[in-house]
Amino acid sequence: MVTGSSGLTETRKNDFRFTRRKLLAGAAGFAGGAMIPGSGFGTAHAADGFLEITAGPAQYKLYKDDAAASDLWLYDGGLPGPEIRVRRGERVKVRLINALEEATSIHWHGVRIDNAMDGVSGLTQDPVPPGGTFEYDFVAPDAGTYWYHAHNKSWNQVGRGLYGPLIVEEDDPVFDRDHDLMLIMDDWRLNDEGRLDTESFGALMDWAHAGRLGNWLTVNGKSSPSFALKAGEAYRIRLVNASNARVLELDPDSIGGQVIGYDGQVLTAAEQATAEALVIGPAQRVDLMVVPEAGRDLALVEVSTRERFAFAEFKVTGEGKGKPPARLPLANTLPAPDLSNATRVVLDMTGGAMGQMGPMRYKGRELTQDDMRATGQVWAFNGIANVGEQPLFEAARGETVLLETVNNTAWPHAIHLHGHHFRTVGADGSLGPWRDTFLIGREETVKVVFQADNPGKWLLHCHMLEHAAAGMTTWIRVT
Ligand SMILES: [Cu+2]
Repeated sequence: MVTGSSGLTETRKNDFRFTRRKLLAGAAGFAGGAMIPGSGFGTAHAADGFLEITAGPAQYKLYKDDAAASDLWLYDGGLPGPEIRVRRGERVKVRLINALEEATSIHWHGVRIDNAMDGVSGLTQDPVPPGGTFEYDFVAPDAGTYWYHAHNKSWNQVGRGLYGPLIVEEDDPVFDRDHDLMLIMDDWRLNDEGRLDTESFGALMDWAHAGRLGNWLTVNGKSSPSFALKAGEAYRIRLVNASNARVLELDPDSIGGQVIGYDGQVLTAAEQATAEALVIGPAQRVDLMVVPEAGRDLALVEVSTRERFAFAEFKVTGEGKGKPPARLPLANTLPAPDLSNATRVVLDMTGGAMGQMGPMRYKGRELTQDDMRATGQVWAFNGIANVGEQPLFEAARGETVLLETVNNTAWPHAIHLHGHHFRTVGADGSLGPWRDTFLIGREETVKVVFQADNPGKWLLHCHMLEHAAAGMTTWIRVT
């Protein structure tokens, strides 16, 4: 399985614990009525066909309606940003307008995209300065569940709300819009007033430990939303984890259903939604198919801590009895790796609190303890902290790469490769489902294999955004 060994679960149980304050924990009431997912593509199209999305500061209530508003940074003032929904093979054309006081860019997570459109500030484009614009124009080659988010100082910009949904529909969708729910989950650190704790952004304590963990969960920017479902009808529920660092563990019994896709890629056969399948790391997605039964409401319940935390509910009405559709959406055809003819690359992860530090280089010189404190660089890939002049490796176009990641740290991580999907490789050589982000437990080794078919410079990094900023970022080149 993708999430690997019991070691990962063990690690999370010991090291990840919600520290929700009483104030927050006391507010269990569900707010709001049924929501219609998505705000719709096409609300702000310019005459030239570009959807204009403005990144800017906004006041937004993350907690209850009578709580104080938070200082967020949002796309078009919404949380999440506008839903972008296209058919497979269509162009996505977005003009980013930067109304922030710092530079930014947009990354289209999981899309096998033209490298120049990947949106990585400092690698594939210059960051867009305050007042500037950038035009993203690319083809979405594969159907599935994706999301977009800021990719400059992501630990800060994504952490303040700069993300939104990107849905690429199949040629022949199985679920209509009323039965297709996009749910972006996020973990926030709120202060005693229920307001986003902005003072602690960038805290070295978070960077060197588990990343920035919060104490409150939202779904599509709402606290405890309620969704109306009809008994007996089949729904596709697209779950996205937009947390900076929280690995979400959902209780399978509270939501039920079957997994029909991971990280945007529909499976060829549905699988039971087990506890292991519902461990969702930062940036990962799980697509569920749920057929509610009459008289049994459903919920998203987070269970990685000792307390069960219900953070969304699904009110089931009607008496209908039903069954899943006869077929699943058609899976994408991705460039298949040739495992028998793969180039092996080892990625040795070190650093962080309570782990092996070992020698680490940053910007060409060895880091001392004082340097680490001064620069915040505390993690390394193969002894190098953060993006350097040289790629981790180069691959010729079409070459199969077997990436063997060894986690010599005391923490789990969520490793994301841009521009490609890969498959995990089991101990027996069997291939797991397609993914673009894999979880790795402490002292665990995970092998993934992919065909490097997309030319360009591609980031490879931990999607725990504080870890990425603190050194767990490198890049590869496909020539
Ligand atoms: Cu990490």
